[in-house]
Parts: sequence; structure tokens; C-alpha cells
Amino acid sequence: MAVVFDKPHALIDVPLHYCPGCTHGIIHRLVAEVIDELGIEGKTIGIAPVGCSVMAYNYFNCDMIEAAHGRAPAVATGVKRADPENHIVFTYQGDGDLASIGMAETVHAAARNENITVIFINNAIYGMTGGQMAPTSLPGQVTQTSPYGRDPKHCGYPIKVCEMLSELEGPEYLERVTVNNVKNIRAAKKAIKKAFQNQIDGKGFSLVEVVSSCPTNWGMTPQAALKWIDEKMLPYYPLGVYKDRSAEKEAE
Ligand SMILES: Cc1ncc(C[n+]2csc(CCOP(=O)(O)OP(=O)(O)O)c2C)c(N)n1
Repeated sequence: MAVVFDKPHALIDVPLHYCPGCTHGIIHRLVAEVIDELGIEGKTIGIAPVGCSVMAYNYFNCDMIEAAHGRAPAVATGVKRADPENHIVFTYQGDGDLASIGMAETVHAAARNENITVIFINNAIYGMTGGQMAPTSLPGQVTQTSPYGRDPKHCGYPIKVCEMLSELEGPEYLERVTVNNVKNIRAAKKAIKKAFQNQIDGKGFSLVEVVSSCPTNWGMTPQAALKWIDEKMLPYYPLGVYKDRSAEKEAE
């Protein structure tokens, strides 16, 4: 019988612990499909964050290292530089991890154009710890620590990571995608594949921001959360390529 559906080899066949409607699972799958398609499982090392995806090390079939909160790009730098020819290194980080406690590591790895791949999950909230405000929570967004809605007057404004990093000369490739429908999932996979291919080609720092859902902490059904991405998240976090140095050079 023809196989019409299979699990990627790079994803271990165990149940994921994520909440119903959480998009971490979709993004794990896309990363695993890319690892399979590029034939790099044996040389890939993933760096897990602190956050809901802390147990990514239980799900990917490649070697994994657990970093302290926010420090994944620093760990990835060490692993990559130790054996650049034989290691493909990716980090997988939430917005609290990457854009709050780990912001310095993110910015400096990008500025150095470290030859690593960063998968950045922006769900606009601290999921694992129960829904506190994140650096990416939207103005007006109700969270456990902004029960009347995020007020930029005393909480500041959300950080747009791709836009901010695009001002640096260092990074090779920055793209924002989402996974709230089939078309967007396909585009997200293309971006993730490019971010790994760039590393194989020695091009440098590639970050894919995936606008994601957290129905549990947003207090919504899974369907409503996917709609909320279209209606609220994407106007604030527009999809697109924010930097592609190789493409820019070709166009010159
Ligand atoms: C040094 C340190 N500070 C704070 C924490 C508590 N903590 C655990 S996960 C987390 C936030 C995770 O949010 P995010 O990175 O957005 O990932 P998500 O859980 O939403 O996927 C925090 C603050 C910690 N574990 N270690």
C-alpha cells in the first residue's frame, strides 16, 4: 500500500506534551521534515530553551543540549565553532527566552553573524510559567501580569525582533512566518529550510520567527487562537523577509 503520511525520522515517535491547539508541535514537525530532507540528522545538534519547549530534547532524534534560560545562542556558538565543518546547530526558543532574558545573546550572535540557525517561537506570552506578559505581548493584551491589558505607558512597547535585528549589518537572513493555516505552514517550512541551508552553505546567522498560538494562556479555543493570529498578531508583526543578504548582493 502506498504511504500517504509518515512521521519524519528526525522526530521521535512519542506523544508531545503540548496543550491542544499549541503550534509548537507543528513547528517541531517542520524542523524535523527539513532535517530529513537535507539529510543532516547525524550532524545536527539542537539547543533547547527554557519554556514550554524545554523538552524539545525528548522530541528531536538528533543530539540535543539544554541551555540555561536565554543562553541558547551562546551555547550554539560554542558548539558550532568547536567543529564548524561537521556540526549543524539550531536553537529553538520562545519569546521570553529569546527576546527577554536572552536578548543580549540573540543580538550579539546576530551581530557576529554566527553560522547558526535560530527558530524563534513568538506566542506573545510566557507560556510555561502560566501566561505572564512577554516582551512581545501586544498593547492592550490581557495577561496574568497585565490584567487590564498591556499599557505601553508603564510596560513599554512590544519588541519586533526581526525589524530590530535587520538594522544590524551582521545577520544573513531574517524572516517572519506563521503556521495558522496550510498555506502559511508551507511558507514557514520553506523559510526554515532556507535557514538551515544557509548554515550548510556557510552564509551565517539565520533566524525564522514563527508567530504562534497559545490558546491556554490566551484563554481561547484553538480555532479562536488561530483567528487571533490573523486579526491581532499579524497587523503588529507583519510576515515577510526582513533581511536576505545573499539575495541583496545578487540584486546589486
Ligand atoms: C533564569 C530563569 N529565570 C526565569 C525562569 C522562569 N521561566 C521559565 S520558562 C519562562 C518563560 C518562557 O516563556 P517563552 O520563552 O515565551 O516560552 P513559552 O513557554 O511561551 O513557549 C520563565 C520566565 C527560569 N526558568 N530561569
